[in-house]
Amino acid sequence: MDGRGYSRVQRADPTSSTTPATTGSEMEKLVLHEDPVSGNCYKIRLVAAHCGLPLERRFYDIMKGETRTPEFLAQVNANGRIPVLQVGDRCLPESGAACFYLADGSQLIPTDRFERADMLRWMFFEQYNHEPNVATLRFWLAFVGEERLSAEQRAMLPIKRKAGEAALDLMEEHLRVRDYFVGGRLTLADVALYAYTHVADAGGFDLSRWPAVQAWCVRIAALPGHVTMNS
Ligand SMILES: N[C@@H](CCC(=O)N[C@@H](CS)C(=O)NCC(=O)O)C(=O)O
Repeated sequence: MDGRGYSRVQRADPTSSTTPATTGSEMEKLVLHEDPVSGNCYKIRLVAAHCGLPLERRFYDIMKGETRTPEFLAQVNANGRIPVLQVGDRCLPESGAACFYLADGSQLIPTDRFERADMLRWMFFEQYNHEPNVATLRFWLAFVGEERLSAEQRAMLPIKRKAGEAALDLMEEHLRVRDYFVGGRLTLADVALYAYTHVADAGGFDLSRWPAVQAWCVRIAALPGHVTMNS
C-alpha cells in the first residue's frame, strides 16, 4: 500500500495524456450491488483488487428476482440488473462502466490512444458476442437447469453454443501470438473477457479446445493482485 490505496496496479504517469486519476483518499465510498455468482460482478471485484480499492458488498439473489423489486428499480438500477457500482450516493450500472470508473488513471487502461480504443473494442465484443452466449449458457445450464428452460430458451441452445464457440475462436486466434489482448499487459479487455471465459466449462464449453485461451486464463490467475470469483 502506498497510503492512497493503490498497492498493485501502478497509477498511470500523471504527466501522461490521460485524465489524472482520482486518488484513493479522494474516492467516495464504493458499494458494489452484486450477486457473487455473476461474472459481470466479478469483473468489478477483480479490477478493485488490482487497484487496491476497498469495496463494500451488498448481495442480491437474481434467482429470486431481488433486482426486480420496486425499491431496487427506483433506487439502484431502473434496468433491474446487477452489477451496480454505487459511488457515494450515485449509482453506476453496467460492468464495463464500473470497471472503467475504478481503473481510470491506472495501468489497467492504456495511455496510448489507439490501445485505449482497442481495449474498448474487446470490451464491446465481450458484451455483444461473448457474454450473451458464453455467460447465458452457463446461467441456463448450471443455475436454471436444462429441464427448467422454456421452449424458447431450449431452441436457443444450439444458436448460443455456436455463437459462443465463434467468440472463443476469435479470442484463440488473437491470443495465439499474444499474452494479453491489448498492449502486452493486463487491461480491462482481459478482465472483461476473463470473467466468463474461465468458468465457460459450466456452460458446456470445453476450454481444452482453445489452448491459447486456456493458457491466458492461467496467466491471469497467476498475476499478483488476482482474486478468484468466489473470494
Ligand atoms: N450489460 C450488463 C449485464 C448485466 C446483467 O445481465 N446482469 C444479470 C446478472 S449477470 C442480472 O442482473 N440478471 C438479473 C435479472 O435480469 O433479473 C453488465 O455488463 O453489467
